[in-house]
Amino acid sequence: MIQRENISSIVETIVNETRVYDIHTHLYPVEFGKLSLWGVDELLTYHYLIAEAVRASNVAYSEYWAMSKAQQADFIFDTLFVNRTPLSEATRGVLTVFNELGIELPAGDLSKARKKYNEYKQNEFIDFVFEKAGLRSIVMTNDPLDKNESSFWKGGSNFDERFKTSLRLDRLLNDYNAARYLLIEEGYDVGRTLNGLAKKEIRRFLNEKINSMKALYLAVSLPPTFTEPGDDTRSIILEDCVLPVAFENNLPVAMMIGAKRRVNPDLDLAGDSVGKSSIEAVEYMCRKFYRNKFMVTMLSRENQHELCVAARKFPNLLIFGCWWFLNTPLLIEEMTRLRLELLGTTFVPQHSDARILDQLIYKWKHSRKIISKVLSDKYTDLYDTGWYVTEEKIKKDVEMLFGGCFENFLSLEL
Ligand code: FIX
Ligand code: ZN
Repeated sequence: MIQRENISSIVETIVNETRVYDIHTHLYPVEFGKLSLWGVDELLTYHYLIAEAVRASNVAYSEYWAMSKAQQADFIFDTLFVNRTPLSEATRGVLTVFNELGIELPAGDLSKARKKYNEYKQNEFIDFVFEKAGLRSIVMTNDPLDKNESSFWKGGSNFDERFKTSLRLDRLLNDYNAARYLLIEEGYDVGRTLNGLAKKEIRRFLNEKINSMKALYLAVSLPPTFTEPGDDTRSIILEDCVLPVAFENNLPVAMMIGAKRRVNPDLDLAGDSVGKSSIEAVEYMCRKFYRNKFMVTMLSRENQHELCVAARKFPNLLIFGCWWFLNTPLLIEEMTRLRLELLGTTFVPQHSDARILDQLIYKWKHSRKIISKVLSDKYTDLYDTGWYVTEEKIKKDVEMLFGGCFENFLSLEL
């Protein structure tokens, strides 16, 4: 039996030693060439940091974008780390990465960090990061209509097996007017109107891409205004093409709801924001399409409680991650407590959303610390009722949270 005072150290060890399946990232393996981002300049020019640095410095947008990548990195470092204290979660993340790499920074310049990175070849760095972050697999975000990516897929799908695929549908569902031309270019007969033939062709496109890319799930990010049932192009394609194909292939559809794009277009990716969304849309989808599987994350804090409640009602709904602006210690802790208290271990507490390989180190280190704290509190509460958990049980719970739930959901047949 584990003694009350030993619970937290045992939980911490188990949480730190359990390999995690990171179910949503924007990372690529080395075989994807320039799309596979890593290193000091990429790390410092992460869009979370661009927003913070522009805000803190008042630099003109055009001046920032005119700089080379290395200059932007230096500028962000000076603004947020040298001239100010790096208290935000995104700045702290950079320091965690440097610390884990053994880079000392107090001198206030990046040359030591750049020198240290030069010791690594990209392949070795990926292995190093997977070890440090305790990862077993990660899922990429793969939009088959993205020209930057499609050329890499033409060479086949032989790449680092730790990188899994998800089929991203943002262009298809959020910008069909543009997607239509891309589909036509690829040989799909989608014509001018979204008629029976066009829908059939979209389904053919989805089936072909699922097979060639070996997608684990289909995914889309949606605006706060997303409503279902609806009669717009998105709803039609979702209901008549995406859901039937997802069902036939037994794949979940991930809906990431609440991203308000380009609130400040001058900031590019860093200019996206958040809005409260309709839980009724999620409830409707899960109820009406009860033989489809949905993975859902919502971006606003205000949606989290009702999303947990929805998940209690629908076994075909798997909620996941503390997405983007929710990926801060305060909100990760709040959401993890809420989810454990309402759902037990039937959810995915976190994904990294990393865009730069190095970020896996900090995103998982920071989240593991919080998850282990929340779990320790919960096991201690159980202890006080006279229910004593064993190490095996704790391991099993953590394995469920760190990938088991996701894998079970993938194989679930409805
Ligand atoms: O839509 C998404 O997958 C978002 O996560 C991204 O678009 C966003 O820019 C991001 O990096 C958030 O962490
Ligand atoms: Zn993302």
